[in-house]
Amino acid sequence: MPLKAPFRTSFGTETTKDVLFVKVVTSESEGWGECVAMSEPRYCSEYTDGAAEVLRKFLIPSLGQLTDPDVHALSATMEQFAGHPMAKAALETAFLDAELRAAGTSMSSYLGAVVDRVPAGVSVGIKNSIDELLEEVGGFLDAGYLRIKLKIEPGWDIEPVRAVRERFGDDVLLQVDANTAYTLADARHLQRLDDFDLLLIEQPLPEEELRGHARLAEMMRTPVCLDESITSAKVTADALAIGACSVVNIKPGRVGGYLESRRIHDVCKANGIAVWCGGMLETGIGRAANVALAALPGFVLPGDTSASDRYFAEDITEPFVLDNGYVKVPEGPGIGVEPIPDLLEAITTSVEWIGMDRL
Ligand code: OSB
Ligand code: MG
Repeated sequence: MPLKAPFRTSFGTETTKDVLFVKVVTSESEGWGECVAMSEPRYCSEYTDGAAEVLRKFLIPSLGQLTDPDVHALSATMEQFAGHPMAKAALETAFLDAELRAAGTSMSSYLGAVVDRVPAGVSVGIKNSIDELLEEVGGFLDAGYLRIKLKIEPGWDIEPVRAVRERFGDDVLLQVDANTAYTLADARHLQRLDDFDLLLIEQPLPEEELRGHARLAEMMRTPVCLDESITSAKVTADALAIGACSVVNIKPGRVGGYLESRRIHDVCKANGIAVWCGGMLETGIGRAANVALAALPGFVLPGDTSASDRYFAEDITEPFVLDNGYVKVPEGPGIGVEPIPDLLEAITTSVEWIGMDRL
């Protein structure tokens, strides 16, 4: 799917979104899941074509080993394969969606949602100039977004943050995301961000540097939030135990699905740690499930749960829209939305059907 505008981060520039959906068809219902892997392995090791291969070769066939398939059994059987959380999350979500649709239960009530709308933040890419950045941020604030996240990297950090604060004032909820672009040797430089009253700095250091983040967190007043490092509830518990972060970004794809996402939410909530829902430029399919998750009680910060038109001129589901800075949590069974057939067909480049007769 074409993006409305290029999206640049410290790891690369996206101009289109390579979308992979999993559709589960059972005798009772159908379900959809969106794989959030990107077309190239830059944010993490997974990528769209690789995820498709793991799904067709290992994950989907593993369903055949289940005598009484349900989402928990599926999740457990996929554990025999290492890694590939984004591929696993897509299959698990499609399966859960089918199961919930058959039961007439919404994803939000299944997960334990406590609100019917969630505050929307927006992630703003690296720009060619401060003027361009201010224009884009101004547009998002005018649209009603309740929180701005600026992508940063060495050479694009202090000045853009200063410019946004100067232009739009101290009341704007503002945070930054480095996508692992710094090292601990940059600590003194990053301390300069402390002047700007940011909500948090997201993933300044590489994924595996939990102790580095703990050290940096001691050196900065700005709260450290982890994204790439948070790969499971177990890792989350370790990160919290050593003080590697005081805020957590939960992305279901990165952690293997919504069941593990809920466990991470629970670990953080029990520890008094704020969480928020990250995003991966999802279409309405992935967005619907994220918005349901973001309605849980521990999600006390606005997420990257933007409206559909943040990235897409036309979504493939009913679009998610901003209403006074909030996005509505879908109410229907399962994830509550489905692809609109004509729109889905228009973007489809290939379809594979893998029959599992015994389901
Ligand atoms: O680090 O949160 C990130 C997009 C792709 C990969 C990683 C990240 C992002 C975003 C955008 O920041 C989130 C969104 O708006 O969907
Ligand atoms: Mg991030």
